[in-house]
Amino acid sequence: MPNAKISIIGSGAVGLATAQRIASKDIADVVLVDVVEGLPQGKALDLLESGPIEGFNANVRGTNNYEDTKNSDIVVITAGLPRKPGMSRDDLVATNARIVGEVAQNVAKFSPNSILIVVTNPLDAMVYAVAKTTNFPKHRVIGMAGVLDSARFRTFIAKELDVSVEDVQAMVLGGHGDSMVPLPRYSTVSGVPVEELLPQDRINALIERTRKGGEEIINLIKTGSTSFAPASAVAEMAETILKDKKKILPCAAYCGKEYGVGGYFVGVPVKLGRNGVEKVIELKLTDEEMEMFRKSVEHVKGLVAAAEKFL
Ligand code: TXD
Repeated sequence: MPNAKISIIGSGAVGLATAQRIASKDIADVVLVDVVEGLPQGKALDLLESGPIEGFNANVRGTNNYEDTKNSDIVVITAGLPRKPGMSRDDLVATNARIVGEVAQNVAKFSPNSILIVVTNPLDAMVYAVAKTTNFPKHRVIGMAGVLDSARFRTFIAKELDVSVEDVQAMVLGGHGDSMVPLPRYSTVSGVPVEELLPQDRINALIERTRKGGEEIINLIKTGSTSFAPASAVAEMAETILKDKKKILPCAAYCGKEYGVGGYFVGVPVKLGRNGVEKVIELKLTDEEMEMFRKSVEHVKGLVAAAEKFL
């Protein structure tokens, strides 16, 4: 059987790191795309040449032509501008909505049956933009944010308790931004709720750090954005889909009646498999958690309205 094919649109920091994760784990052959001539071709060749040392056989190629993405199983969209220090994710809406709209049209033309993983910020609005432009069934359009936000929360919990990150599970819902909703009630260390292991003020501090996780890194780097952890998150989603693992992961997924969202893409736990989003898992939320979730959804609605003008 031929390898699965994953195209990555945008060969910048996140696109390249994602290509590396996917190739080095032999998850699929990779096609890197960018508007900049030579960039994806050169980076792809460089990555391909690491194969003999790393021990992967996946093919990696770069292109400026969407025809080369034809019949991709998964397309990852990272094209667009990243934040600079002092910018919020929302400041990117106009520029990135135009870019993502154009990218989505090209992707849909050559891979009409693909599953799309959107990464570009402001995430929840860009997922909506891609779904609207492609008109793909909603279960085949998914945003990456929750896996990353949860990984940050998991990292901070593990460091605080000095335990293995592998034992820590965490759940983060809502939009990908300051209004995200980390759920300590559903976050555990080997099955033990963190609320039994840490005092509330420490949990609150870790939640705040998770909310500002991207900003913390951007302020340190100054001239770039985050890439390693986002790439790992995309690779986990892609592998889960291609291997039909049916993992429960927090992703930006379409919610109609679910959680009373009413037709937007927001971060919720979903069952991911070969068909994309196979089920949205509805957690029981307390009144307070529901209120935070609703506020986050309101914020997403505002961003979607802003993005619509550019589609
Ligand atoms: O959790 C998440 N979802 C995120 C999102 C985590 C990290 C980064 N996140 C967002 O991903 C970030 O805010 C940006 O909106 C995107 C991409 O971030 P990255 O750091 O990779 O940006 P770069 O390094 O500037 O790369 C963007 C590339 C660059 O090579 C451009 O030439 C290319 O996108 N680009 C395009 N490619 C194809 N087609 C078009 N139209 C295009 N426009 C720009």
